[in-house]
Amino acid sequence: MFEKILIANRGEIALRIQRACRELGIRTVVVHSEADTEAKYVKLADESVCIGPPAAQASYLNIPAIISAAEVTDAEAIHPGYGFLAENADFAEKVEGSGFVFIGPRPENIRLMGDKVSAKQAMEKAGVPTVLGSAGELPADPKDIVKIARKLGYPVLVKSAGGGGGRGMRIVHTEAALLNAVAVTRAEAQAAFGNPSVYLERFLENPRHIEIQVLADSAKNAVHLGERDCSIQRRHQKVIEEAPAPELAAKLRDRIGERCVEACRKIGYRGAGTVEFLYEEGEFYFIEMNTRIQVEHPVTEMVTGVDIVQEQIRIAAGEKLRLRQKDVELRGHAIECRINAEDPYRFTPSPGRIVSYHPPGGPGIRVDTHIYQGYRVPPDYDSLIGKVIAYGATREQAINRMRVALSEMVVEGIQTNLPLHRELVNDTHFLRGGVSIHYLEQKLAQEQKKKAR
Ligand code: MV4
Repeated sequence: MFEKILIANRGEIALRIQRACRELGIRTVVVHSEADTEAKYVKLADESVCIGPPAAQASYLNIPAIISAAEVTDAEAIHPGYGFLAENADFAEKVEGSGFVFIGPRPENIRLMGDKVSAKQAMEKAGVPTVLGSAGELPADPKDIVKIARKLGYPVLVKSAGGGGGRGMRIVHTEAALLNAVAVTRAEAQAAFGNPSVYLERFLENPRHIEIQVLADSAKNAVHLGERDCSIQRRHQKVIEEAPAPELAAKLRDRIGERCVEACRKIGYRGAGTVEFLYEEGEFYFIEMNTRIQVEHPVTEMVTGVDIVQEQIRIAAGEKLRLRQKDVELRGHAIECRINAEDPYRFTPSPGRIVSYHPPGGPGIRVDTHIYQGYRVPPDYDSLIGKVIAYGATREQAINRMRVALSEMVVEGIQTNLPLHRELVNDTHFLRGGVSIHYLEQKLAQEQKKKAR
């Protein structure tokens, strides 16, 4: 087992990884920019190294600075967290090439899943159901493109191989608009991802977003930890996530989970991973695989009792999975509200000093956050400042606990989206469960219309 791990991230996930390390008796090195010198996880670290100015490009994305920090502190492994370099195969390669263990999948698997066309082809070959679409990237000949779209039927989605998470995607409703949409998406993809490859998919009108958590060790043992429903989102930013997915039949969960596990074995996947699906009328359709720990991992931890970050560390240290699929038991229900430093209805960032802060508590309440009274939320990074997770024996109990927790929580000095969460936990459609990925945006649009009257 490692003696010292460098955490190449910031904010709530840096603190989360630090807690996982310290519980295992592993010392932590934290890298930080000049904007994060006063951060909690920097104070709690055994060693901290300032690696640059606030701008992410010069600090948290600065590969040489991070690797040098590992060298001077004699760290044995690097945990990338999520975002920043977490799914950067070149970074993983450089880490391993410099003699450190990258706590994550092998570079070739990061690359395989980072290209959404090769990811889909690999999962299809491994027996995972995918969205009906072009066999691979679109050919150059316009006549062939038109033929492929005709077979799918409109509307179709043009997606970028180098995209993901909603970037580089365009919906096409008619054949007349197709070729121009493909050309524009290619140009945008080339500019944004340095890769002009695009592919087509039949557009699913009203799906839910359900993702499966998997764990695989270097000896090809793999298990799944059930699913998360992440459909409550706005412009591809998740707002509320929950586990298990409301109304999902156990046999459907077991079947899709087993397919994901089988696929991980076949591709030789290692580490924690999330297989993303669209779910519509009882059918799962693979869209992407994330090769990182995700923001919403706590809801899975609460219903399975598995510490996913510690499993990542054990797997990276070469340990075999102790968990067998038969040991994985889902109990109760967990819901997570992402707390952002932003205007609750305009969603514009609201950095600044937290003048007063009171976290919620009580049975089944977990708060994953690095903020404290007097902490200054920097303007340089994304607005997530923490997550409130509520666990209950039932979904109803989890929601009731979340409602009370949100009513207790105080964050003053900056704006947050707490008001939006307080509204959502009383929303009839949310309470019923199983809303589609469009629900929140439709709700917000209706509220805007009412205000405009
Ligand atoms: C889709 C889709 C409908 N049909 N693919 C958005 C980001 C990336 N995960 C893939 N996404 C979608 N792919 C087909 N064939 C709708 C979305 C989508 C979406 C997916 C999951 C969660 C939120 C979303 C918001 C808008 C669109």
